[in-house]
Order: sequence, then C-alpha cells, then structure tokens
Amino acid sequence: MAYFFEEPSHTFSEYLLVPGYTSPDCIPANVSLRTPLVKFRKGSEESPISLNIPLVSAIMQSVSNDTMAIALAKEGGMSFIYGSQSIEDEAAMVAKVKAYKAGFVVSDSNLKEDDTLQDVLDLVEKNGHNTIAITSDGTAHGKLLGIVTSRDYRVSRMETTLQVKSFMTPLESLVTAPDTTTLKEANDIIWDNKLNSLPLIDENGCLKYMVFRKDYSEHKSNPNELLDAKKRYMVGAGINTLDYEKRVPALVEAGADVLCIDSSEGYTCWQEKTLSFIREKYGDTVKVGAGNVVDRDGFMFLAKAGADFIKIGIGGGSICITREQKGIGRGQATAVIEVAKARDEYYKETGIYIPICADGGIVHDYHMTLALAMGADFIMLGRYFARFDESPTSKLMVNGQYVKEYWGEGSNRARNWQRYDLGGKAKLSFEEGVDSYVTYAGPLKDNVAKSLYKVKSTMCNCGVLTIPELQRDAKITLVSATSIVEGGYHDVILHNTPGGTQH
Ligand code: MZP
Repeated sequence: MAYFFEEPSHTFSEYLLVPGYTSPDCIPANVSLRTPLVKFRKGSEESPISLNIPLVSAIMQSVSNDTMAIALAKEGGMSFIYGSQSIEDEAAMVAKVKAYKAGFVVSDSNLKEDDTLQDVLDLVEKNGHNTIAITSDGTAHGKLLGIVTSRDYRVSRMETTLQVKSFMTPLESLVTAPDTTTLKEANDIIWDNKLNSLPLIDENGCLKYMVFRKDYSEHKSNPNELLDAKKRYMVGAGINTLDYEKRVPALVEAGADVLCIDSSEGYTCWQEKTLSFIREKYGDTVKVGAGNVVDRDGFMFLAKAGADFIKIGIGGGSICITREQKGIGRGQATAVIEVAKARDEYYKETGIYIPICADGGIVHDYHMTLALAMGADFIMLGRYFARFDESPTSKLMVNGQYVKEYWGEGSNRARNWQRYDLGGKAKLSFEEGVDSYVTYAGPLKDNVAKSLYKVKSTMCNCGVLTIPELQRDAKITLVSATSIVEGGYHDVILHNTPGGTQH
C-alpha cells in the first residue's frame, strides 16, 4: 500500500511566530543576518561561503542576470544566473559580474564626433544619463575625444543638427586618469578638480571606465556587500543535468563562486551523476547546490550524493502549475520543517552542516522570517526580485499600473526543458509554469532594506539576534482558518485601500 503522511502539508500563511522575551540589547541594529551558503564542519570551521543577508535570487530568465546579480551582491545576497541560455551567454553574464568594479562604470551613453545634438537629446531621453562619452567609433571603449554633458548645450539656442564636435568639451580640456587608478585616487581627483565625472583611459587613449561623483556616496553606503577574496562581487550560476560536462567548466572559468543544479525535482539519478562529475573533476573546490526536494528522503539522497546546499520546494512558486499539471509537491512550510529536521539529523551523524534553502512561495515579508525560523538557512525568491528595476524584464503600463513581466522556467516562453528533464526527448512536453506580470516595485535596495528591517524587527520580538538563534528559539504556531481572518484588518471601514499588504 502507498505511504500516507499523517499530517496534511501546510504553507507559510498557516503559521505565526509567538514572541519570546526581548532584552534591552535586542534591537534591529544589533541583529546579524549572516548565514552559511555551503556545507562545513560546524563547530570546527566556518562555511567557506556565507551570505550577509539570507536572500538569493531565483535561477530564472525573468529574474537573475548580471544587473540583478550586482545589485543583490551590493546588499549582501547572491543571484544565481539563469542556465536556460547558451553556455557562452551564461558564462559572459558571470564574467560581467566578476569584472564589475564598484564605482567604475562602463559608459552606457556614447556617440561619435559627427553625431548631432538631436542624437545627444535622444540618448539622454533613452538612458536617462546626462554624461555622454564621445569616442572615435561611438562605443564605450573607443578612443576618447571628448565629453558632452547638459552644460555643453542649450536646446533653445542651438540647432539640433549641430555636430557634437562643435560643442563637446574636447579631450584636451578634460581631466582624465589612467585606467590603473584606484577608486580612492579617482575620487580624490574628482574632489580636487570639482568634477562630476572622471574618464579613465588606457595607454592607447581608449576609454575604459567612468567614475562618477554621485556613486562615491552610494558605494560607501553598502556595508553588507558580498565580496570574494579579490574584492569582486560574488555570483552563483544555474546548471542542468544534461550539458554539465561543458557548462560547468565554462562557468568555473568565468569565475562563478557557486553553482546550483536547477531542476523542478532533485531526487533523481541525474542529479547524482552531475554531482559525481563535479566531485571527480574538481574535488571540493567547486561548490554546487542541488534540489529541489520536499522530504527527508530527498534531502538524505542529495546530501550523500555530495551537494553543498540543498534547495526545498516543489509546486509552491508563484508562477508554478506543477501541482495542477502533475499532482506532485508539498506545502512549502511542511517541506522546510521536515528537511530542516533531516539536515539536523545528518549533522548529528556526520558533523557536517548542509545549509538548506527555502525556494519559492514567499508572498509576504513575514514568510521570510517564518522560513528561517522553520530551519531554512537562506531563501530563494523569484517573484519578489522580478518586481524591481534591476530584473531583466520590461516595465509596462497595464490598466494604469506599472508592472514587470515575470514568467516561469517551465512556461512556453522560457522553454527550459532541461529543468524538467526525465531522460526523455529534448523538448518541453507540457507547460509547468505561466507567463505573468507582477506589480512594479522600484529599486532593489529600498525594497530589500524594508523587508529585512521587518525580518530583524520580528527576530527582536522573538528575542533573538542571529538566524541560528531564531532557528533554535522560535516558537511557531499553526493557526486556524478563522484566526487567519482575524490577522487582517476587519470590522472597520477603510478610508482608502491599504498599499503594501502584498509584496
Ligand atoms: P516565487 O518566488 O516566484 O514564488 O518562486 C520562484 C521559484 O519557482 C523558482 O526559484 C523556482 O524554483 C520555481 N519555478 C521557476 N519556474 C517555475 C515554473 O515555470 C517554477 N513552474 O516553479
């Protein structure tokens, strides 16, 4: 006879945290959200990679590109660049993150000398940036000939057909510096010469980077940045169980800090094969997560197969229709609770702590706190990050409201059949995800700060200052359907519709 779980599976919205004692030092400013990303011998060593905040962005086309990765690493989390693209394109995105130097900007607004004032106006309108580099070939790395800023032209007094060379500030009147200049030196030059920007040029006079005055304060205000030993931003990358023999070396070569097998279901011989390939080729030097699983058996299987972290979640993603299509999955809270128990059991037996990640289904900020309290070490989010400026998709106006596009990896749009591979033909047989919109929410930095302030405040209510303390001391209660109703506003007439109840 089939095995029946005794309890129904539950999701985050069915639980609440019950406060613990809050002492005077228990304030949000004292809370640390640092958390391990990959396995380690707990008690005798630190995790080789830790996150400064417990958030990673989903391995999805509509979420994690190089722009997202840089923005999230600035805040202390990590993106996993999507694997449903060519090996070359994915490796190039990883390489871009690793090459990014905070404060050093590859100029995105460039023209040639014989372009016109109209071209300048069009470019300012398109990119929203007022500083335009004038180079020999109009590219970001051509020979620098001059700069145009809004101080160089007056639209009311000049013909829009006027050529750039007649009004740009030419190279000989510009302050520039060699591309070997450090950020600190560049900022000193900016201050000493009262500049707004400083072009850095190589020995052939080609433009490499721009350093902007306004970025200096922004750079200083990222105390949580997630950096590698060479002070580069850290980034993860998705792989699949089919082309790993080629994809893994390319991503490692490009500088990926961690890999993760991206699959809707991870308790499979294909994941085991992929993990053994990595272990045989690289030993423990290449870190790789696996998943997704939703119970003890799945966790133990991937732990023994050598995964560095294990992801939890089937069917809970906001764009996911796996449960409807195939009838597999489990309420995300129950899955996290059971896998966390298995993780602790495995640690007791072996001394090795394998971090676990709650992937998908986070709707409210308090779900993050619950996932951590239930034992997750970090959280993967798709919909949450898709709403921000930094996600790769278009921002559109739909029914008078700004939205961003967000589609599942199992949707016809993404065509990521590798993620759903069961050893069959190379195609997507049926969809397991939808193509949708999410409400546009602005910049990642502001939103993450707000969400994590809530997480920290709740941790203070629970009387804890770290994630391990939360996992150890949290008191969690399942709530009845009626008390869920009691949790929202009720029995009042609202002045206006409250914003921000859903994120
Ligand atoms: P969410 O944060 O939008 O709720 O969920 C994101 C997660 O959903 C991803 O990290 C991934 O595990 C999962 N996902 C991505 N695409 C699909 C799909 O098309 C999916 N079904 O379920």
